Amino acid sequence: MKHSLKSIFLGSLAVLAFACKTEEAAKPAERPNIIFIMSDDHAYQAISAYDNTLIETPNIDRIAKMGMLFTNASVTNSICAPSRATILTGKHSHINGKVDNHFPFDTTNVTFPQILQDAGYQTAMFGKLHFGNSPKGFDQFKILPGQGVYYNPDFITKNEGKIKVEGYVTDIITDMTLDWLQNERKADQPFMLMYLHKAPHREWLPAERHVEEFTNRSFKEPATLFDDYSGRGRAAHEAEMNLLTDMHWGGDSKVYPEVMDELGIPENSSWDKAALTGELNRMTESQRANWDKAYMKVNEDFKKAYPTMTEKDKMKWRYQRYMQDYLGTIKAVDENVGRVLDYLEANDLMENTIIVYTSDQGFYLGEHGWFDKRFVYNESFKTPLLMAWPNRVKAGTKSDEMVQNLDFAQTFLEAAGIEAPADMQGESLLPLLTGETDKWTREAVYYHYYEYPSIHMVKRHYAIITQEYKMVHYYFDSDEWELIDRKKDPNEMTNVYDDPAYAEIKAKLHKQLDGLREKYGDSSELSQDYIDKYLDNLEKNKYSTGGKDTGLIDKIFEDRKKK
Ligand code: SGN
Ligand code: CA
Repeated sequence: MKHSLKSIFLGSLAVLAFACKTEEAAKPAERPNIIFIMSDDHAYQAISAYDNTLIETPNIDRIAKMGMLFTNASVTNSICAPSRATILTGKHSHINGKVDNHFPFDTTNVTFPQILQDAGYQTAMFGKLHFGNSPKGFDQFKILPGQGVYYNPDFITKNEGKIKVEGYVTDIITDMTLDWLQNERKADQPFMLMYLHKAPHREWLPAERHVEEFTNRSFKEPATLFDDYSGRGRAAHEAEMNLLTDMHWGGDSKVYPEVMDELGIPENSSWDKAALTGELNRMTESQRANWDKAYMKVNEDFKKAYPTMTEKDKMKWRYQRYMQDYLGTIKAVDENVGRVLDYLEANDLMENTIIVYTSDQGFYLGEHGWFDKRFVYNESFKTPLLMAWPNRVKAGTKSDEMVQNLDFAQTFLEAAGIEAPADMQGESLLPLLTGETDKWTREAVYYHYYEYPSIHMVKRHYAIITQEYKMVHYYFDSDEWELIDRKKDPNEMTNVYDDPAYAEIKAKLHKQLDGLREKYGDSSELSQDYIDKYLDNLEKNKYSTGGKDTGLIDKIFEDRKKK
């Protein structure tokens, strides 16, 4: 299949080349370049093109100004490596096999970079992949091992083995990207470049130049910071993502271990303090001195305030600390995106380059009292998406259509003039990008999250989402349905599944959901296979789930033994 496609493609290239002999302007090089910029856990609430309450991101916003802002982009499974696998394969998790962060990506999958490379694109990847193996289909790559670290990170490289680079991760990934554009890019080939930030992933360590500024800022609280989950079922109650009860005092809030000891604050997990010291120990002396200057003050102030703080005060304090660090890391992402855009402009590469800015999923910035992702609720189901292509996309446009990370592969292949493999499951975004909106017919999207029991303890669930409703089934150690009226209840506080007023809507959504599961090839049997594989692996490797000792995990394994 791949080869016949390739020959069709090369055939048409030859025709094109022949035709071009007489017409100077049309060159095969006119296939667009692609720069896919993705950050890790970047919430749309923290991009000023969407909302400038928290931070200004003038450089990321430039992409929307030049092109299109998608206000309803989402992921099919809100977690890191599965999202990346869906992007690369154009297939849902249950088909490409990468359903959670645990097992390595199955490299027998065909990915869009492999297809582009076969068709004559020069390909490169810099930054975070998180697959447990190296990417296929790339002429060059330098990737972080696993999650990577913020200061003086290691990289796995295609040509130099493992290297350690001094500096700040976001700057380094950008330096590598610019170096490749400047010194390795071949002028006679179109390129596809994946520029993938680690930031703003936990534990949110800002760059040296931003530490002072951000530890002194304060931010507006979200309306649902003190959510008690009363309108929803067990899943929201049992999740471990609450700022007050589930964050690390050390790793996340940057309270120094000796201060935790002095105040008698216990570790929130076995790696609470280590999560901080691991990063601090990698710093050079001068990086550490700069860090301490700002964070000693944070610790001193906290030491004074802590004895009289109520639980509510602590929540408020944790929210501010969280936002200072999280948004501090985004400041560096924005500056560095600006460096890349400037380079493209200065080197006449802007016009025929598709520029994408997105995240592997959204993130909670205190909404529902949470951090992290995983749930199909808006903040983590949706993801930022800004796309420019000056030659083809009208500047300053907006789309509210329900596009997904599932759609990238087919979009890029179509833009490159290549027919996508028939088993890809997304849809090309080109009609939306080029104003042919009547060609876009999608009314509902499908979602499925798997990683449970695991850190943050978000239950397995699948869902159908339309512009108006969201209907979710939590399964495995629960069997609960949730129906959210997205228009009437934008903060998603109330489950109306059992409200008789929604009986008809519910029936219609069930039918649609069955249809989606059939269309995409998902089923309860398949889910059961993934559960068995996951639990076998946990047991065999005596692997800690990272979940808290609440009895829930023991019960899951006891119930399993009984069966
Ligand atoms: C780590 C984080 C979690 C996070 C997962 C997955 N804990 O385990 O908070 O949900 O990564 O993130 S940490 O204390 O080790 O930072 S993902 O982006 O890779 O999916
Ligand atoms: Ca992520």
